[in-house]
Amino acid sequence: MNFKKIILHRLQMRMIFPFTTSFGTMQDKEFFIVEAVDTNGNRGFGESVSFPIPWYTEETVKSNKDIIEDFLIPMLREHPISHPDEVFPLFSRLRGNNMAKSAIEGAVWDLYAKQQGISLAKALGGEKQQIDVGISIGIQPTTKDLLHEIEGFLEQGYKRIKLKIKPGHDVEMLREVRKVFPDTPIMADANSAYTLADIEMLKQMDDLNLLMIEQPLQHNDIIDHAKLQKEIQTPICLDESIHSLYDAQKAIELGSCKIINIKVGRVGGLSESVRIHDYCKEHNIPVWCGGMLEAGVGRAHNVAITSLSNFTLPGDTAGSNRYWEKDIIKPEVIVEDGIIHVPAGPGIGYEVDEDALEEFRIEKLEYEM
Ligand code: OSB
Ligand code: MG
Repeated sequence: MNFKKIILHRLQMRMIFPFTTSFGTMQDKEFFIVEAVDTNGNRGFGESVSFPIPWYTEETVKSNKDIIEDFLIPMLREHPISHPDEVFPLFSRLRGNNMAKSAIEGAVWDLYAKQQGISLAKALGGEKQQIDVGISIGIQPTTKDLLHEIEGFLEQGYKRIKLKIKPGHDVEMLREVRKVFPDTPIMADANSAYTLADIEMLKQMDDLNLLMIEQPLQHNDIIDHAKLQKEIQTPICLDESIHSLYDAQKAIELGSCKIINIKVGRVGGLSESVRIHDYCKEHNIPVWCGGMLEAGVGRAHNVAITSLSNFTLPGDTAGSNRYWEKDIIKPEVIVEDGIIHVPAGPGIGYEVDEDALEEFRIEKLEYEM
């Protein structure tokens, strides 16, 4: 693959609503769009999904910039590659920084698919032409607000509802929701807000017929989750604890979860996501695609990876209008009846909207290759 230059577009976008999880509230989103340009003028795009504050993983927007500039771009410059699958092993000489690695690798994958004239979904081995999607609802000020939100998203057709929980906003709140929506597919995501000391409360969740509980315990744990899974019927889904195929293998071996949430950025890119997907498929562990409040480019990557066959549960990839007044891609990601059609055009299959890119850009860094 030939690279002429790599461009980092630093963007600032304000979400329509603040989004609250057990670790904090976010409304202003700052991130990088990575653009990889080849000598024929083809352009591939990736998105960094880290936040300005390291409260989901240790990475930040700033740390992503330093790692990309100081290490990842020089590595790509010095070591020619012929396929995007070679990016992950190249970068694996550096520890961690999966979101920085993934932002570059995503741009390389998009560029490669465009050079081949095929969709990114096809390049990754995706088979589905449409994907089922759910919605993730942040912690609301009151249960009344929450019920109102749920109703609105069900009317829009979303196929499952994920509710963020934290101590004080958990089993009682979920009981209230169940009373009003007895049959709706509902799950809860704790973002690591509990410990095994909360086991009695967590056991009570078994009465609520939840699809799963996502990451109830510590962010890097698989031991306590295995203990918890033995005590409860509700499937545990791991998010934060899974950074690699290795983590997925160990979690499955230990019985720490029955479902895995794959976030491309968290595991270091699309190649590793495909490997985790394949391993889970062989071991009868269903997966779904998580979200990081992405703008259009990251959203498009999520649509592409979700087209693989073992993404059997609805993911968190909502339509662009869930978070953005105006997204940076054309057309925007559209959800109808809880479905997104996987684009068939080359690469991510959505055009980057140049005007929007410029409108939201606060810095542009160019690197000759
Ligand atoms: O745990 O899945 C999570 C948002 C930010 C950080 C972590 C998570 C989330 C979400 C929202 O649940 C998913 C989305 O709509 O992008
Ligand atoms: Mg989660």
